[in-house]
Amino acid sequence: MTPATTTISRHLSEEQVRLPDWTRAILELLNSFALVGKIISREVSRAGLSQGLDENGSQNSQGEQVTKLDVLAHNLICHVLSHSFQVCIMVSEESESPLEVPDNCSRGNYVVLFDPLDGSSNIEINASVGTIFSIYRRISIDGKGTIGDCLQAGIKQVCAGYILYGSSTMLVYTMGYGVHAFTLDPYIGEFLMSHENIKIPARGNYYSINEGSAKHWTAGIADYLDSLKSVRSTRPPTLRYIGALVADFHRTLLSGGIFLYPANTHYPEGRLRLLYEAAPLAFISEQAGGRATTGSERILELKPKTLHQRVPLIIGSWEDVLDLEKFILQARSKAA
Ligand code: AFP
Repeated sequence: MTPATTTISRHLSEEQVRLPDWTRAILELLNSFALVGKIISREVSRAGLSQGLDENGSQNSQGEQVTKLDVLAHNLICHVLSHSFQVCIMVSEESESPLEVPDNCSRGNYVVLFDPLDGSSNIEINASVGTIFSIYRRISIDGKGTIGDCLQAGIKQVCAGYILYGSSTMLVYTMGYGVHAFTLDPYIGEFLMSHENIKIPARGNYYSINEGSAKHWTAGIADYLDSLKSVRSTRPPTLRYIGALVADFHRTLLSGGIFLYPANTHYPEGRLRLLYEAAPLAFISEQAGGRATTGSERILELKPKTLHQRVPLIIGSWEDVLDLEKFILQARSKAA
């Protein structure tokens, strides 16, 4: 068997020739995330030895504990993106307000939103975590970038991706021309293409939800799961829940099935963040032939109102997500 030899840089140079002009800046940004991915991967892989697991004593704008690795990842991404000279403004889960590019770095035409280390509470048990990113073209003409640049509907994304720090480190991205994945070979320090043009199976056997919140789910969710378990009695569905969105989504992308984080009484708007969690994964999912919804609205069409807005997220195989939407619709019309 010939080993994988297409590096991410070679793939991106080939894409630059094939795709329209504007992609050059995006490719620069993707190269920045490849660099960031290697550095964070190194830090995550030795987190048990360093003090990276420790909370740094503060909470982020969402009221969640921040670890030293969250801070490292946040600072690193801000620094590398600012020095790409392609960005005018950034949004991070770890910062309440948008982040300006420092004055000593020239500004570009793109807005980047990211979750530096999603699922970071998983690090202390040595489970997977990830970085998620989403890229838009600015709508303001020039200058520092505005809040309006940051609050665009997901359908306007020009690129989205994630880096999964799991048993191997993998970078997955879409620019609207399919979904590709690259696995980091730590011995040569390169991301090598491992999955080209990924397609989510139309149905899958996995479902992924935090069942501990079952009592608080919104109408339709429990009925759907009951039907899933009884209808397919010949091959019962399998529950898988890691509690790190990137890892749960990655399994769904490759193996099919459905991931759900519905609204519940603790999180009446849903728990996951629209701009740097739901929208980028929805873009990837749709590009791979899957579906992403709040239960009644397409994630990519939601117009964000605030930077850290939360949404219910139901994502994965087209047919599975569609089935669930029917249950939600039925439950709502019964209640009406
Ligand atoms: P942390 O980054 O605070 O660990 O949160 C991770 C996360 O936002 C997302 O990655 C998971 O899908 C979700 O939380 C898990 O939430 P529950 O623990 O409520 O199931």
